[in-house]
Amino acid sequence: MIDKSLQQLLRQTSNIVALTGAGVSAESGIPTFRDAQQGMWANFDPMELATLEGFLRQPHKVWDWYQQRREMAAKAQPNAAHLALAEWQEQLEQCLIVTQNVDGLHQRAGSLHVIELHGNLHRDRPISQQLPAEKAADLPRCPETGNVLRPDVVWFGEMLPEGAMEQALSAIEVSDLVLSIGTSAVVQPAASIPLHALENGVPVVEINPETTELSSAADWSLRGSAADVVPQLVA
Ligand code: BJW
Repeated sequence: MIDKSLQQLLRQTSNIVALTGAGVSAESGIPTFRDAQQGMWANFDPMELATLEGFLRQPHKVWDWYQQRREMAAKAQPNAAHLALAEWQEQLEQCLIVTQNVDGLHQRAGSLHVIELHGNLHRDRPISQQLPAEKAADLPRCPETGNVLRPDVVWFGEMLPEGAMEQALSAIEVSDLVLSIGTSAVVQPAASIPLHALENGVPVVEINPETTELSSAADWSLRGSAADVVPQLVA
């Protein structure tokens, strides 16, 4: 699966950026979003659960869903892919993980350099809008301002955390190799990260059991699961 030219490149590489998506946590038991049967968007409506408008309409429903996901993520364990990436951070001069995942599993695997493009499921932040009293009843509130809290994740139509994309793109420009692991590469602006690498002459390796929007452009497409393939790259 790992051909001679990729093996040679890996030996010479000291600066890597790894973009990760839901597929990296699939083998930790956390469902992806777009799997046709098991994916979260096959069973839940993203416009209801992953937009600010949906939250303002049905805050209890959204909170219930995030509470269940928090519990699932807290019980999940980092898998061989998370662990291998953490090991790479120790071995290489530079190895930045840019994740779309909100589950915190990269950090629990020991990775120190992680940019969370879509926030973190385990944190809250206050909303600036006022909710009518009947809608706001029993919702968690900010102890300082009294405002209703929401999960600190990035919903559709929202901006990413300040500086996150800029940091990721700058790191790409000085990297030797970019990995795109376990992402369908359809959600912007994250999906533009490997394309930025290609535009800057940085080779891109995709790791995914399925073909994605990125596959035809990537220099290598390794068809397999993250927990199987990523440790082979690090070895
Ligand atoms: C395995 C595996 C194994 C399985 N091993 N692999 C039209 C064109 C372009 C852009 C837009 C557009 N219309 C709207 C937009 C913007 C929108 C967007 O991109 N929409 C697209 C869907 C079209 N983007 C946004 O709104 C973003 N903000 C933004 O653009 O701000 C600027 C702006 C503001 C206002 C107006 C206009 C512009 C924000 C995006 C936020 C995404 N949020 C979510 C939810 C986060 C919170 C939460 O988790 O609850 O983020 S949605 C969801 O998708 C989640 C993920 O991080 C994200 C990406 O998904 P990912 O990780 O790729 O998962 P999947 O399921 O798609 O793929 C899994 C892959 O794993 C598959 O390929 C499998 O094969 C593979 N796999 N097992 C390895 N074992």
